[in-house]
Amino acid sequence: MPADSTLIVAVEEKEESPFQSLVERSKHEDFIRRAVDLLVERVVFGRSSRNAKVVEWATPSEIKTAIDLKPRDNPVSHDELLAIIADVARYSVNTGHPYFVNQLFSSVDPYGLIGQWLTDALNPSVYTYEVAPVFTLMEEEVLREMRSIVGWPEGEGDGIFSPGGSIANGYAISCARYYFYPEVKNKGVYAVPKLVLFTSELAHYSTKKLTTFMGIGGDNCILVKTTENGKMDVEDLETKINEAIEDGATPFLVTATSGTTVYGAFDPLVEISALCKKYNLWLHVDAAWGGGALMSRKHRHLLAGIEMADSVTWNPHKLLAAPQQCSTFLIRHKNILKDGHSSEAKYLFQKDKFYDTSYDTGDKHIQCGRRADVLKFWFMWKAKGSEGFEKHIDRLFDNAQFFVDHIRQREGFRLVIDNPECTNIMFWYVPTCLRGRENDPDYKERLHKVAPKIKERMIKEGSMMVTYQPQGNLINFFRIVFQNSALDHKDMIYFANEFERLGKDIVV
Ligand code: ABU
Repeated sequence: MPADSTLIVAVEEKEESPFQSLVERSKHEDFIRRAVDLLVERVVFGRSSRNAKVVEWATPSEIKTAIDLKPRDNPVSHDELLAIIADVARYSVNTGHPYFVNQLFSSVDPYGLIGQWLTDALNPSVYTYEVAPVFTLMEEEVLREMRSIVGWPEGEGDGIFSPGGSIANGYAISCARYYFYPEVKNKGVYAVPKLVLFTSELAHYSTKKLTTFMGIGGDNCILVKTTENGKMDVEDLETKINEAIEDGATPFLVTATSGTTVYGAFDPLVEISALCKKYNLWLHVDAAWGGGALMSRKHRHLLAGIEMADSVTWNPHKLLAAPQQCSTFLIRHKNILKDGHSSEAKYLFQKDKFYDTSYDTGDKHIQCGRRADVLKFWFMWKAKGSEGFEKHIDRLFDNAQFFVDHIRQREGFRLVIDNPECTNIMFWYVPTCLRGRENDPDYKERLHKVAPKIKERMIKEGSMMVTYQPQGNLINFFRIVFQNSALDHKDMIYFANEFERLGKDIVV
């Protein structure tokens, strides 16, 4: 059957409609049902089997040949569209696969997925109560609960769903600056002193990027040294604050990290918050990655002191496994988001509406149109309860500890940090040709070449997906990320075996 080539895409038949011939419910319904069946069979379940490949590697020219990427003048048939869906899935990375452990997100949560599909079926934009009544209230409840889990007193604060952790970290800079210098809103950077902020050298790059974006200047994002295990060095922080003051700059913000991107380190929040108090600085905690640990009574100690923060980034799409994208920015001060960002567009935020317009929450965002990212997370929360999230987190940490203990005593593996704090583990895999050669002058240079070679093999075989990187003075090492609680100890052994299989005979 050919696809509908009309301008109107509708799923409901209207008896008297002059467009009746254009509006063919049965045709659309048939297409949607077949497409959903295909997604369920091939994408959701077929690809998450351990026997499936994580990735079907193809070069750009192979993908261009396999999928007609060019938009065309003529429509294609429904059958062709279904074939296209299958091809898009085939050449996309299977992030729901248990052996996709490459990034700080993975897996397919069934409730999160249905929440995401429901969001797309409803197609809301969350700026006013009149357009998104349920989601406005849902956001309020979820964000209130998250603030309470952070440890702020009931009734305090505010929050938003943000398009990613980077933007949430940018909101922290904007809110902190507005808090100290409200004149910045209208007069801009010209009306405020030369501001500087601090974050660790292992913090996510977004803080520096957003410092640049906001006109403060990337050089004014001062990077604080880290200790051996990747935590912010509090002594160096104080030294750098004093140096900045002596240079005539005005410190206003420290962004600490709970769960750094590569090391998974948790900065010492209690000590950092004491310095923030001493120097009257805003404390933001980027807990995009590690925030999920707050759901676990066993592991929330890692974020001790977070309740002293002025604001927090926490991404449920990371450790809590909500579908992409689900990021939040939480703030302890009630009106800063609204006062600092509102622009009172009269066509959207009319003050004389018939209902309580304090529910028109869109003006505290820098976005206008905005997806209801809350729904999938809320739906997961309903399905599992907080206790389900706690079990999920405990399982991740248990798997991570098992993996660390396993590779610590296994030939060929060397941990970068002996006792990683989060569920991302860094290690070198040393092939046979380099064992016992640690004192050779070219050892590091040769070991640096191992990770890219193993990565090439694993991607071409599609047997797992694990990322690698250099960091500071450290040569290329692997970072494996456990964020999928469907994994168990047998999978941990699979990963170690797979590194050995792919890497043992590599010659560099
Ligand atoms: N905030 C993005 C993290 C990217 C990653 O390492 O997976």
